Amino acid sequence: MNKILLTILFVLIYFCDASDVCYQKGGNCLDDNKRYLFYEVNRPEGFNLRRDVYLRFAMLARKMKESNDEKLNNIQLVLPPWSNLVHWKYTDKPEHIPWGYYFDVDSLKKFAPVVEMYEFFANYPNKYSKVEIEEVYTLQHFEDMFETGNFQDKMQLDNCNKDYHYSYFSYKNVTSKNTRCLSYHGPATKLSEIFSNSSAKTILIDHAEVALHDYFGSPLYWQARRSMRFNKDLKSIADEFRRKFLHSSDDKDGTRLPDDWTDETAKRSAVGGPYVGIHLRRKDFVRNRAEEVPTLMSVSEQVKTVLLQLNLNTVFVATDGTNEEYKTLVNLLDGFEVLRYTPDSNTKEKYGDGGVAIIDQIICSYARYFIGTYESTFTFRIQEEREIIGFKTETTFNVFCGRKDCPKPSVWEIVY
Ligand code: GFB
Repeated sequence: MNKILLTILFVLIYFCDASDVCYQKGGNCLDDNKRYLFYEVNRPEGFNLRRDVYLRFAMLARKMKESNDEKLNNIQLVLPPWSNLVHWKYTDKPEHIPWGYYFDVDSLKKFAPVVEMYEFFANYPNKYSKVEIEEVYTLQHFEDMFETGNFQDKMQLDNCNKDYHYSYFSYKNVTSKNTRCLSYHGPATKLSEIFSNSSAKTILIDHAEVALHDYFGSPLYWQARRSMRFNKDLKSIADEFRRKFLHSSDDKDGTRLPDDWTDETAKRSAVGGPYVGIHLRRKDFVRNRAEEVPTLMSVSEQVKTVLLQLNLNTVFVATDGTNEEYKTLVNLLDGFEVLRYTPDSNTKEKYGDGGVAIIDQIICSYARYFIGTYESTFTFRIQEEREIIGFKTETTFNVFCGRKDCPKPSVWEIVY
């Protein structure tokens, strides 16, 4: 009899709606002192634009945390898992990849009060618990902004310009009954006004990419950026590849950084490993940006010129191109050593496409000279990394000449 009662009790607890359990606890599952800021990015956006959107929200969360206002300074920024990115295959991976797979979350925490989504879920009884976000604001651009030329910071609740989806982070159990569209122009830090005017504990900003940087290129921006250290395991895999195949190590190449990013200081003395790193963005860039994307023949000629100038023999290739494209480039660079990183099955299975992309980025970041792809955010993040490591700008801000012209990349120098 007792056994039957116990089983019924377990089944009840297991399937019980979280909100019921939470209501019994006084209305909410969440710690009374904390408020949570969630953000979501337009679905087609790639990994490296998303990294930039994070910086905007990290600065918002930090500003709120530093405020004297008690409605703001208990904020927790919830890191949106890397779910269903259009460029990645998720065959071997769970659908929701936590930030810790790619970044050193302790480092992030030294800049802004962040928590992983799974840490937030730990407030709830089980993984099926219903999580109702109290207020959702979907950002959209003011429709008439370009016609009127009025670019003043402003926000206004509005009709939605189009139909937006209402499932968040690809979780079926994360919902909201209170979703509104907010026409918005201004920096992400302005969104703190929403928290000032509301008492909701959970607020989600959807289409977060609409909010801009306010401190782009400032010391604060660079602090946030420097706090985005990669997962240590990915860094070791990249270091191992550099050591084994590229004769490159931090001590030899003058590229060692302090263990803690807050101890970093300004320097321009990095030499880099004895290879040229290139980021060759292909796929949709070849189709949609024909004028800016060079032919492989032209790429090989541009790389040869730099190798000869620097008296180097080795080139590391990071690319999303096909195997055929890579083989063509290897043939065109006959006489030089051409290498790329290919993950072993463990690394591929554990870290997926995102991990491989980061390893490629790290290896390019430590090269003596880097050439990237014009207007690729993948290239931008490598350039920033090299600014942090302390290379001379002329070894970093180079992009391949296109078919029609040679675009000049913007130079964003690090400041401390
Ligand atoms: O990071 P990402 O958005 O930069 O590139 P762009 C998208 C994905 O392509 C990355 C893969 O997350 C990687 O999975 N990828 C690109 C690479 N280059 C490499 C590489 O060298 N090595 C490896 N391993 N992977 C944006 C797109 O791409 O460009 C947008 O996200 C749009 O959808 C826009 O197409 C024009 O800024 O280059």
